[in-house]
Amino acid sequence: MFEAVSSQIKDAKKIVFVTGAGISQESGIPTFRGKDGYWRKYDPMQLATIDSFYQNPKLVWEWYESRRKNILAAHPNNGHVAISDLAKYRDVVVLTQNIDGLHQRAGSKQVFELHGSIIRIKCTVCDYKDDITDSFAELPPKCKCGGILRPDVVWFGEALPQDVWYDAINHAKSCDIMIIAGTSLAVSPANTLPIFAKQNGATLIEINPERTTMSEDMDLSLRETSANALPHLISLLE
Ligand code: BV8
Ligand code: ZN
Repeated sequence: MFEAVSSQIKDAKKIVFVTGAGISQESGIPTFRGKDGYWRKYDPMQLATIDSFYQNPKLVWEWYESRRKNILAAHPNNGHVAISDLAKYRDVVVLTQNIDGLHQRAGSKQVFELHGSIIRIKCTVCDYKDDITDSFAELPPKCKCGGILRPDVVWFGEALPQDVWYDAINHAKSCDIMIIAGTSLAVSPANTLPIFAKQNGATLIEINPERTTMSEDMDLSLRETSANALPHLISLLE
């Protein structure tokens, strides 16, 4: 299966991963659009937009609090760990759409959180930002300045953090291999990263039990789960 790209794999110096909710699925965290997806129960536009936050901050906070509890109780899986281990042998950068922090908990150092982090909050008024460690006495939580605090995540219609996005594009443009794992590539602009990589001659490898909109652009598309495929793929790169 890997013969097609084995020489590129052997010679690769810089490997960039683009990951999505699927890579955390085997840690027990539901994906967005899958059959067990979060968004089966909730309407994504109801809960992940700035307008709905201002209309009903308590409801949005309750959703994030329940997700955060689930995430803090979860553990990185073999897919996250394989990516972290690979960094011992190659230059590895992780561009993740996930807000769960599992790549960092698996030991990955170069992680760019394109859509923010569920374990970080920021004030809607002043520039206060902090990590969250425990749950709040009341929802929505308030800042010392009186403003409402919000999860430090990127909602639909909001721009990605400029510096993170700028770095992500530069890493996508300068890698030998891009491994796209656990993402439907449904959300922009994160879904343009494989195009930047391809334009700069990178080998594209997709790991996803299902096809995606970019499957035919991939040099190799593995119809497997990430916790199975990544340790195997990484063993070829070590
Ligand atoms: C922007 C953070 C511009 C919060 C998220 C129409 C209306 C409104 C907006 C738009 C529109 N058309 C386009 C847009 C733009 C919009 C967008 O792309 N919408 C889509 C839905 C059409 N994008 C934006 O709004 C972005 N901002 O464009 O700003 C701008 C510019 C300047 C100034 C102002 C504005 C912001 C997008 C970020 C939204 N935030 N999350 C939170 O998490 O609560 S998006 C959310 O979806 C998550 O981050 C998630 O990661 C992301 C993508 O989903 P996936 O990760 O791919 O997850 P999904 O469930 O879809 O797929 C899982 C995959 O895994 C599947 O393929 C499955 O087969 C696979 N899988 C399952 N199990 C496994 C597995 N793979 C491997 N192993 C397994 N075991
Ligand atoms: Zn404040």
